[in-house]
Amino acid sequence: MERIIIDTDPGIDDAGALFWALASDALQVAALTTVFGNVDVETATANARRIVAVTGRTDVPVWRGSARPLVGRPHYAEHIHRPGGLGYWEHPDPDPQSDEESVAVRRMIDTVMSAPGEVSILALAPLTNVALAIKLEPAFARSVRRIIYMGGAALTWGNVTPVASANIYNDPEAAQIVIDSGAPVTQVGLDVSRNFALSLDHLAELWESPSPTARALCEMIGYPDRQDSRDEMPEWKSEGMHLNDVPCVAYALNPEWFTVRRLHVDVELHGEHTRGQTVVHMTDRWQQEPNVDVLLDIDGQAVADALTAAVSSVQFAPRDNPVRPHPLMSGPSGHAPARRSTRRESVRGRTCFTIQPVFTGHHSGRATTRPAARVSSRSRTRRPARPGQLPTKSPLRRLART
Ligand SMILES: [Ca+2]
Repeated sequence: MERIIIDTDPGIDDAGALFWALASDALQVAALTTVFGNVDVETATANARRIVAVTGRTDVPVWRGSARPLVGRPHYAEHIHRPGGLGYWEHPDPDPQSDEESVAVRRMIDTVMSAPGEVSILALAPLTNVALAIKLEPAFARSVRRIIYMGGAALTWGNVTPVASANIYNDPEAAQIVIDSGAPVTQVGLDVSRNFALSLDHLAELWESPSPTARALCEMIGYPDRQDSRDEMPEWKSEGMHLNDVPCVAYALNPEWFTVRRLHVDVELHGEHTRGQTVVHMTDRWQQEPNVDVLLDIDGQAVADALTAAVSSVQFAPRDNPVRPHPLMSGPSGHAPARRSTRRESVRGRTCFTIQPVFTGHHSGRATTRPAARVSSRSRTRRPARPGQLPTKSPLRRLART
């Protein structure tokens, strides 16, 4: 079992990756470290707490990290992930008073140095925390088992500029530090993320699953209630859900699903139009030493199937689990609910169902008056408008802005 720290800025696609990693028996998640990116670091940290809570993994610590890049200012992606960072998903922060000072970098160093060669970093966000760890602890790069980062583009275009991907663009200097560090580094860039999405069939399977994480992932993108809206994330609604961070977890678990080449990579730091671009030497013509394992292709169907199965497998914390579930999901004794119930009500003139946990026996009791989620009557019965699986390399998917 590989021991990992996941550096993250949740983020809807982070949520998909984290649900999978936290559910996997092959990964031992030592901690989540947070960083600015899709949203500010405080919001990202609260979202990480929400994610471990709904997954029943509050045993995994969440450590807050960097609020800004090494140079420049953050560029958030609230137009994609909405201001709260996790789309339309409604779930309370399980511990809003717990915000501590930024300790992620120090604890990332301590965790890696306590077991040299054993702890890996999965970086699903700007690489600021990882770069700081490398700079603060000279032995960090040779002590970390490997670093797998989501970001960059070798043979495809960018998603925040014509050539740059969001995670690299948000802190190019940090990315260059990580690549130059000498640590074993893998780039999981848009070359593979762009060719992976959950189809409408996968979304329907998740929606019908009793798993709280499967339901949460659907609610984040407004599936199926807002499936017809073209106001936000239109490509997700027509093609299925693009989750750029998920291939990082997929690669950690199943590298055989990917085409990998060891190549030389640099990060453009100065270009007026090209800052944040990963410059990948596809040939050895310039005789630069290869420094990164670059993923170039993906079995998107296999990844989508595995993600769907993993996220659907997450159930409420078992009764013998010493970890206390989130209060919304637990009864007076901290036990998981036997099932969820729905209550019909009218919200702003619209008929909705409130989903609430139900407890049985001596654990019976109303956990909270706050609803876990509201689902419209239409969405509870409606099937996807366009069932059917898109081929992995659909031209539509290739054209999608992800
Ligand atoms: Ca992310």
